[in-house]
Amino acid sequence: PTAERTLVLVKPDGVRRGLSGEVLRRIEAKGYRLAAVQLVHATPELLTQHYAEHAGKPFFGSLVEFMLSGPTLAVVAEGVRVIEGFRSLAGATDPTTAAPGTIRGDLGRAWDGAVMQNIVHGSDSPESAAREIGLWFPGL
Ligand code: DAT
Ligand code: MG
Repeated sequence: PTAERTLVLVKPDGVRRGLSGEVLRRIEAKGYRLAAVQLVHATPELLTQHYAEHAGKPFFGSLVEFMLSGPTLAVVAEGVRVIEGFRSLAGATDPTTAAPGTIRGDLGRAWDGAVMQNIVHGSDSPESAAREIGLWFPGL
């Protein structure tokens, strides 16, 4: 089995709350390798591309606004089945009901209800991972 790569983001809520280290700790404790880490203040252009699949949905504007509210820690994690593996570490999208033991379930909850502030992003497929790594780490 060959190692694959995924894009993980510690979103602005996670960075603001001081959870970057905790997310990196969980990735490393699971046995994945950190291939790249960079603090990025996203632009509207980057986010429009990153979240292209959600363009036109009712929450799109508030999602982009939230992602512009502060720096994001962009991470490339590497390992066998890391795409699925990190999605499992992250837990379900809604942090209120994400399973305890997961990043979102242990550390997240509803704050204002406008958009889900769920601490992390993880790519959902090999195609998404390749596309998203190219957006956040051009030239990697
Ligand atoms: P995930 O981040 O679990 O892959 P997604 O790709 O469906 O979830 O959505 C991207 C982000 O958009 C998600 O992390 C939080 C926000 N979001 C998704 N569905 C939402 C909804 N119904 N209302 C508000 N925000 C939502
Ligand atoms: Mg998604």
